[in-house]
Amino acid sequence: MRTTVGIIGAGPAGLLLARLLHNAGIDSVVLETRDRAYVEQRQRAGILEQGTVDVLREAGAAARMDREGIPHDGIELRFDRRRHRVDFPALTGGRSVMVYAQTEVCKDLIALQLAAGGPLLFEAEALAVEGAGTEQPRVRFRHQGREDVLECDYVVGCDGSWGVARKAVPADVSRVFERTYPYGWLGILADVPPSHDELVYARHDRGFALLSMRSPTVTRAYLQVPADTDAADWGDEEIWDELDRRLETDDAWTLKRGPITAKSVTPMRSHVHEPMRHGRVFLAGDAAHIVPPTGAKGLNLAVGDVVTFARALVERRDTGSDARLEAYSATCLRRVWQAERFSYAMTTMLHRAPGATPFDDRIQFAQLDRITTARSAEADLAESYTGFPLD
Ligand code: RFL
Ligand code: PHB
Repeated sequence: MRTTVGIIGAGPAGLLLARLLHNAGIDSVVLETRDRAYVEQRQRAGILEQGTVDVLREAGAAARMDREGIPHDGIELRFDRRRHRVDFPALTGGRSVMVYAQTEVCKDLIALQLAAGGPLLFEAEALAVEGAGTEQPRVRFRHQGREDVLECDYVVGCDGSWGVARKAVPADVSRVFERTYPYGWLGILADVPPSHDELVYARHDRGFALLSMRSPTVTRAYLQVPADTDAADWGDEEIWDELDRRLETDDAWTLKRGPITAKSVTPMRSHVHEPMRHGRVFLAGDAAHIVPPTGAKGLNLAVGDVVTFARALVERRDTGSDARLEAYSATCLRRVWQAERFSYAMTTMLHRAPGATPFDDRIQFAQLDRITTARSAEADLAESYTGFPLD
């Protein structure tokens, strides 16, 4: 098999890249190790930055998002039983975000890709990427019990944090930057309308809580828990009681409870692999970087990477210049480290680490006090949350 761009992974990064290339008249093949149902149901992100929304619209992949997505003009910070709303458009000159689940973004992109007849192979596991330093890199893969080779001009590893593409970057040029947090998130989905019309991020002495949503009838919520927690150890009423405690306010706000339909625990870590390119092999999305979910940046960074790659490849085709492809890693890493900084700051401001001292608590309150009283600090949060324009 032969193609211009071999894409490993049909998460948001790989699927959107295939769409952007198709729109530009460049052929690609997507290899995905899982089946279609698994990819379409994996519960993950919920917030699309302004730039991501714009890219999906330009790519012709936003029809359902524009009907069913819920635009949000702010978030609420909760601490010390107080509530503070961060007004995004007022602080950023009109930027906002959209609540539209990653599962739905993936469903929409898969449907478009298959309708366009674009090769998207499910249950096709990439085994290795070879010849990264040559003009013709190859992906060895297994599909329907048979091994095959995909010959490419470029390979883009969109294969997530456990993928194989990263191994194509030799160890002696790779650097990994990492931090593991001493807690995780217990996430739930529940058949009950959201208890607030925007997302609520709460700092509490018992730990962080986040109230989010998937639709006008489905609540998504998270609780900070020890990293080694088994979700099955938490009973449904216990989860609602804990959310109630951590989200409590001095006013008449109440938490709506309903049947919990899914529960899982996610570990929290920050991880960056540098560089994001070796020869003709490029890394995009979680394959190159992980952020803790507190800043809602993971999916949006994945979108940024593939937009940068697609624009660089179109420039190469149209002008013959490799300059943007060669700058790919540096261009993406600048954005990645801004997202790492923001996600780290949000995480450490809102979570209570085991062994946190009264000094640590006071620093958290001072940070929250600053954001809720100094417009410059609040604008910095709003700009980072809604995302910086893509270059
Ligand atoms: P994905 O989505 O992990 O997709 C990688 C795909 O590659 C496949 N794969 C392979 N295919 C072929 N051969 C191989 N050898 C392969 N190895 C792997 C996998 O099966 C998979 O289909 O990576 P991608 O595309 O880079 O997308 C990244 C996002 O999924 C991720 O960053 C976000 O979900 C992170 N995230 C959030 N991001 C946001 O922007 N906003 C949020 O609100 C948000 N909330 C979250 C999140 C992640 C969470 N978890 C579970 C980690 C909330 C949670 C709880
Ligand atoms: C979600 O709805 O899944 C979500 C929202 C905001 C975050 C993380 C996750 O920061």
